[in-house]
Amino acid sequence: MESLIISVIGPYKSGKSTLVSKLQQKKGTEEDVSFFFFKYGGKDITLIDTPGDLDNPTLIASVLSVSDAVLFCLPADAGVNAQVGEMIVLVDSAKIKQGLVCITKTDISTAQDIQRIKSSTAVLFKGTPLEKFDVIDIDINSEQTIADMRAKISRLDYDQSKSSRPFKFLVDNAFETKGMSVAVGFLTAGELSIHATGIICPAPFTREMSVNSIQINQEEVQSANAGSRLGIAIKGVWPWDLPRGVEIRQPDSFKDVKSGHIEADVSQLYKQPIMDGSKLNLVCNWQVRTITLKNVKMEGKHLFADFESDNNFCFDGDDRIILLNKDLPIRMLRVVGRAVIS
Ligand SMILES: Nc1nc2c(ncn2[C@@H]2O[C@H](COP(=O)(O)OP(=O)(O)O)[C@@H](O)[C@H]2O)c(=O)[nH]1
Ligand SMILES: [Mg+2]
Repeated sequence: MESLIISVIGPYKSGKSTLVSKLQQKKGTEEDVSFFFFKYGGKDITLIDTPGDLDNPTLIASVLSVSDAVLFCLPADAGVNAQVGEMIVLVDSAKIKQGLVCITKTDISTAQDIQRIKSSTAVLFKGTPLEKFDVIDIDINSEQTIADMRAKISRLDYDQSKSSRPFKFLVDNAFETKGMSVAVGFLTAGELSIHATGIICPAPFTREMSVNSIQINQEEVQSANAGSRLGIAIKGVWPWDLPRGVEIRQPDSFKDVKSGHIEADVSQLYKQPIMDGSKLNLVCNWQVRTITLKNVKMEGKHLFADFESDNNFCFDGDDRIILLNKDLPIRMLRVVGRAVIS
């Protein structure tokens, strides 16, 4: 089965949760991220509904860094604002290659409003992957619109090459049952079978583990493929050893570092000085760290620096790493850009 992880993003009150609830026939929630599931056209789809507040760009960056595609909700009854601009830069920095732009609230907007939001965002999409996304007018009360949306979502590409890579499982929560811990999260690469052995990472969480059982939607399965949302039962580990951000990876397939060399393509729109001693936020999957830079060198908009992180993080060559400066006021753009670590 091909499994896609799709994040639903957009400004505050843009109709994300409303759209998700129609696609999935379940009510969305207000806090944190929530996960919804449906099957269509031979694909398993997980939608990640995101909170709309302005406080925390690191959460949206995390969600994007684990996603295969994005639904970008833009309400036709409102204009473009700083939050929309920031999300465009985030989608670009997270290297999201495919998705749909959903023009929402068309029932309470005029044809002129709809045209206005399309043309003002088209300018901002130029040079980003969003430029190639289908733009769809969402009439939330039309069954036809929802059916078309499901069909379009199921036609998004599944990257076959992901399943042949070393496995990587991103824990986002854990609980205890029958004396075992169940880690819940996404398998974003590889295949995972029961009895497989892996490494819980990064330090200080590091330890070997083996997979006791695997569940997908409460059903026991023998193995799972990349893109699935799973629960993995593990013996001898407590739930508090598996907080969000911990990962379970194939041995010898990753790095676990606290310092190193970083390079980044800094967004043209990011105007703050970057120098020795600058502190930035590094996001890789659910891992969020604060790094301090030294030996900074800028060549145009390309950053070279050494860094020291507040805590270890793990990654491999396929992970999408995003740099932010989360404490800036939003009008200043808090996204620095995408990064590569060596
Ligand atoms: N008229 C109309 N209202 C909508 C539509 N989508 C969402 N809303 C309303 O807009 C508000 C915000 O929607 P919500 O889905 O919670 O937005 P979110 O913050 O992006 O998740 C709610 O009161 C919804 O009922 C729509 O297509 N048409
Ligand atoms: Mg919502």
